[in-house]
Amino acid sequence: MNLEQTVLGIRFSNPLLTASGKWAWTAKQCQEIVDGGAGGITTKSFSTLKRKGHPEPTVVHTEHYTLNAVGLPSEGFDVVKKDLGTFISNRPVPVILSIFGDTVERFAESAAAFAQLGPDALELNISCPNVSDDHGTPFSYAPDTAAAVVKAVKKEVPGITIFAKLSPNVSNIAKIALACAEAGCDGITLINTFGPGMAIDPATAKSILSNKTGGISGPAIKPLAVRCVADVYKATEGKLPIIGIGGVETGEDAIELMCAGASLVAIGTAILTQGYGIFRTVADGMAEWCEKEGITLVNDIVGSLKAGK
Ligand code: RRO
Repeated sequence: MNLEQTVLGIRFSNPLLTASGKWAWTAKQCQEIVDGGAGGITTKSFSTLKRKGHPEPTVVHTEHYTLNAVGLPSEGFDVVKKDLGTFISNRPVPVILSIFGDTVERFAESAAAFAQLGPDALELNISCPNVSDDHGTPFSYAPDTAAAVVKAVKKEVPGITIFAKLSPNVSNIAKIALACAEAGCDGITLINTFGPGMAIDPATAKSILSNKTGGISGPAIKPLAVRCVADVYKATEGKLPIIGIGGVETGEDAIELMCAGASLVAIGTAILTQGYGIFRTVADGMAEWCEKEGITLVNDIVGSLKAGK
């Protein structure tokens, strides 16, 4: 079964991408991701701003959830260009470059810099839950601040496709997505990690993460992701492509996000436990499910959620 999917003119051999996170930092990792069967790559979030990130431990992993507070380490544009520039020029799969900034102006500056590498799209990470001490409240927590970033980036690099990555930590995610759409966003990525949450080691009575709190990901947040995707798909009347993210480990998990309205699905936390081969496992599961259901075009699943009880 052919899982090909075309979104905003970008052709993916299957709808599965990496979610921005602890992978796709280097060209070597990107090649391993391709070898694992991913249809596309979203890179780690980069910026022209240089940051150290939080000290270890930065990840707590359990059977049900994962907590992370990596803290947006970034070595600036030149280092990323040196390593990833050639991979992006010769990319075997579409590459969405994730960027961040501590201010609206820095987002525009980072967009201008990283767009030079020629990715298929930029993803604006306006929703990291782990850097509020330095950057303040994430831009995606309110419609006006989210829209301000989108507008500034569109003005700076009008020709490039942009996705805005939103947080589930809001009362009305559809309102934020609509504000981004109105500001000129081409697509929406849903969802960044939930929380922040905290894990304590009872033996020491101390928080395990050096940052004390971190974003929650993994299977525990899948229902939250499905609901957020369904809300945004409905509010935008399916006009804005959505990259769905949240706890995907199987083909049926990916199909569920597509039923809610995702055109593409990204995988993050499951890479930690299953390695890059997770992409082939999930793609095979999707193909098997589609064949069983008599579905020949994967795009036919997108937004197929039925109204009713
Ligand atoms: O680096 C991080 O700690 C991080 C980021 Br940028 C993000 O967007 N989401 C997250 O859970 N962690």
